[in-house]
Amino acid sequence: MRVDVLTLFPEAFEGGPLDVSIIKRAREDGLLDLQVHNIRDHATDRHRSVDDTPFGGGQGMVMRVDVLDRALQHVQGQDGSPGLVVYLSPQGEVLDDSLVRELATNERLILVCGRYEGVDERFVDHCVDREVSIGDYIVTGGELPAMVLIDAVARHIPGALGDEVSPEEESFADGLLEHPQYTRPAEYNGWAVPEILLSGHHAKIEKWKQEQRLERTRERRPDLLGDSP
Ligand code: 9WO
Repeated sequence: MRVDVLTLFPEAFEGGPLDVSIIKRAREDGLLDLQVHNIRDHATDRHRSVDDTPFGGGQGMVMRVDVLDRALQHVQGQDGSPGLVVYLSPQGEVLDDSLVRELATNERLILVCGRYEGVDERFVDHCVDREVSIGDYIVTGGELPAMVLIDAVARHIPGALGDEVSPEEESFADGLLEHPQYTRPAEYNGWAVPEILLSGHHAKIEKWKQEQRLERTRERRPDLLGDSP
């Protein structure tokens, strides 16, 4: 899978969470080809400006549609596939496990990271396929949300998790939270591990885990069960 990122801060993607562990290995193994591009390289004026004041007034600056479109066209021209264009914004549909899996079916994604007060809406209307939010809060720009999306999607590339693990067996694969986990020592500071896990009764343990998952989901995330909170 190829992922292109359009950003004013390409350095934000260097030596960060995409350069360690599972995602680092996926990139080394050629499963994930991440290409980061500086939007400012496509500014045309003497000052290389990428933003301007909003029509109708209001605070701050808006990213220019002409610069964004030029940057996008340049990157889309680099590969056979135009890719699915995703703009990360709090106005988008909220990312969940099913959207992650859907995005992961694309051979190419192009992620656009906004800054300032956002991008000219004509860019969204004419150039963006999906506007995606990673949750109901504002951050300083789309870069961190893009990294979250890339990490979540890359885990679904066949082979990215290695041979032993499958994302089908993870929490959320069946819409439930995970059961609690424990490891040695069996007792620490008088804090005991649930007896059942030490019993060796495989069937009973599996039943307990499933009960824990249901109970925790009902308690913490009833929305996942379709119940009201
Ligand atoms: C900044 C701002 C400042 C003063 C008044 C209004 C304002 N709105 C914004 C704003 O929304 N800035 C965004 C920064 C513009 C798009 C890129 N930025 C962004 C993306 N912040 N948060 C996200 C984001 C993306 C995906 N999921 C969650 C948050």
